Amino acid sequence: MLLPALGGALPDQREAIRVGDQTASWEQIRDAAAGIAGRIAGAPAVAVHATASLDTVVAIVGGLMAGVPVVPVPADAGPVELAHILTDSGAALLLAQTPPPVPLPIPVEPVDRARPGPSTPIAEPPGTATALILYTSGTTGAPKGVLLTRDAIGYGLDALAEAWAWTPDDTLAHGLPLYHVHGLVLGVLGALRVGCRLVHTGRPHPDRYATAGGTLLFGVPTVWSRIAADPVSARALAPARLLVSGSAPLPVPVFDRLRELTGHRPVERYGMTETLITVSTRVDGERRPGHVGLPLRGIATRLVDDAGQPVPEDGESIGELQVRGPTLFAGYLGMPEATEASHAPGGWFRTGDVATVGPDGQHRIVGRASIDLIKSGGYRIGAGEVENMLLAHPGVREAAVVGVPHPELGQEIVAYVVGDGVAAQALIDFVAGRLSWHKRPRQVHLVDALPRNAMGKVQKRQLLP
Ligand code: MLC
Ligand code: AMP
Repeated sequence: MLLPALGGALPDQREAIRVGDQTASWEQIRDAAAGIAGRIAGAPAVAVHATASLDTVVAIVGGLMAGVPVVPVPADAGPVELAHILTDSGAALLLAQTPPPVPLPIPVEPVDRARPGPSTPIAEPPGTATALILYTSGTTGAPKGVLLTRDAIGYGLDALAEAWAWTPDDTLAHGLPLYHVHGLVLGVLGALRVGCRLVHTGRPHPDRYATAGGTLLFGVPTVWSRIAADPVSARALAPARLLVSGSAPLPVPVFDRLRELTGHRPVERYGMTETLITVSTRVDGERRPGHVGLPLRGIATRLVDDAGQPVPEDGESIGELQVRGPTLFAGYLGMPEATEASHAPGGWFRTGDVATVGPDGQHRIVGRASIDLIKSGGYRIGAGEVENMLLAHPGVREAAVVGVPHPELGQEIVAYVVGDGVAAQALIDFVAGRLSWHKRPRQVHLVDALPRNAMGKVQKRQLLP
């Protein structure tokens, strides 16, 4: 069973899940989700407008119960991003409490939590069924749909529970978005698989983490960096059991400051939408700043050079990290060529991350091979998608987008634009209003020309400080 907490096998808790100021027991989640499952059964896929709410939890669980692939849609997706996800995924219906105020290509329905479930119990779908279709950015073009099976999710969560000694006695707390691996798969489905209480803080503000009563806390490095800069909130985390950071590199000074203020060495773990979490430090293992630990149970990793040859695991030599194991995705939706190109022979997934591995097996993520994949605030953003959106503005002739190092966000999206009398702020608003809020450039530099080589190719590295 993918989500045992809903199967009646565990003692029910009146406040099993809290999202913002709403609470529900597992039984309430299960009954409401069964109503949704009955409504959508047989659909090819269902999209869920994934705001931070109990409705989102119920709608997603309802899809999982029905065995209908669930497509969580970023809560702040603009019309262009929304139209792409809703059309590309083949979703028959968008479940949304407050529909996005733009024309939509498919019907919208509210999440009716009072709807009764079917009279006959719903059978558990097979493990090979697609559970989630998560949209994620590549270097160019529109986001791709990543197909994740129930088995991959179940296996990945069990391996994490083992590495972190995550049990029903924990209270998981976080305030991450409910449409990515971190906040949704680990942060909601993880609690429902392990059977622990979940407190979602609505927004990931330090003071809300401080008062959530979590024994296990999840955050992206930007959140930990804000907590480390707020000593009162940080000190309130001292009674917790485990602070977990992931989705982007945790800067060593933030690790050190958290240790000083909370008494905890954070656990770091590494993963991707396509692979789920593959490498992590363990509750009973070494937690070395700047390192993400060892492969999880059942996962194999290797380092290769540009020719695909092995790179020595000496802690210094760098190579592309490739991973293999039961948590890998089943492919990009409708893109067999992209799926094939993302794998090396033997079932190895090319992560595109550059890493070192020490003789003791400790992994260190050094960076990304491509300058065109940006991580800002833990969000993965393709430079090409933002460039295409800028080029859709009538006042833009050329655009180049880069991720510039930023002390809190990791990287900040910066655009260089050759334009015809267009203002920088107008371009920021143009992107923010059509894609997601977090995909907007934080700075736009209007320039006379982009740096190009003799072949005419833009030299993006020259745009970095
Ligand atoms: C936010 N604001 C908005 C807005 N969203 N205003 C208008 N429209 C919107 N859509 C406002 C806020 O109210 C706030 O104002 C201000 O903008 C700053 O908001 P913020 O959310 O703090 O912004 P920012 O600093 O950009 O965000 C930092 C962050 C966010 C950490 C909260 O980046 C975040 O949630 N990141 C998580 C990404 C994530 O989950 N990644 C996982 C990928 S899975 P005011 O006035 O309130 O200050 C993965 C696999 C793995 O990577 O390994 O885990
Ligand atoms: P996403 O598909 O949004 O999950 O982003 C995956 C990418 O996030 C990876 O390819 C890495 O570049 C980055 N990432 C995730 N976790 C870590 C980590 N702990 N340290 C460094 N980078 C990370």
